[in-house]
Amino acid sequence: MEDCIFCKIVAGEIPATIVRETDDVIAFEDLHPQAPHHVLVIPRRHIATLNDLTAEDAVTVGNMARVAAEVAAERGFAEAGYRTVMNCNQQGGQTVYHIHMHLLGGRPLGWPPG
Ligand code: D5M
Repeated sequence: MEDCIFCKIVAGEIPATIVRETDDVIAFEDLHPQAPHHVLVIPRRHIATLNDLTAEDAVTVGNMARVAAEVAAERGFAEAGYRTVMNCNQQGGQTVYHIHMHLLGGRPLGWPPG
């Protein structure tokens, strides 16, 4: 997708602080962190929203969750706890239309979200 910033990060066309890469997933630091640890995990393949997932994406979405948990463990906050969030469309607060899992940790997180 030529105008997608996350596709450009996947292609190495714009910089990002990449923290983990697998065959189908990459994880990088969020530009505007909302917690001491705020990492985004995305599929390499462009998928605009959660509404666009198909059965063939199931393994990749599972790998996104696994990578998030691995980063939390590596950084030492897995046991304390953390949150993963995937926003969908306007009312869900999605601003970048390439699906991404937010991994937030390192502080207590309130509920419900705003
Ligand atoms: O979250 C989109 C997230 O993407 C938001 O937390 C900022 C982040 N973002 C936007 N551009 C970049 C770049 N270039 N690098 C790293 N992080 C970025 P959403 O759930 O769509 O609101």
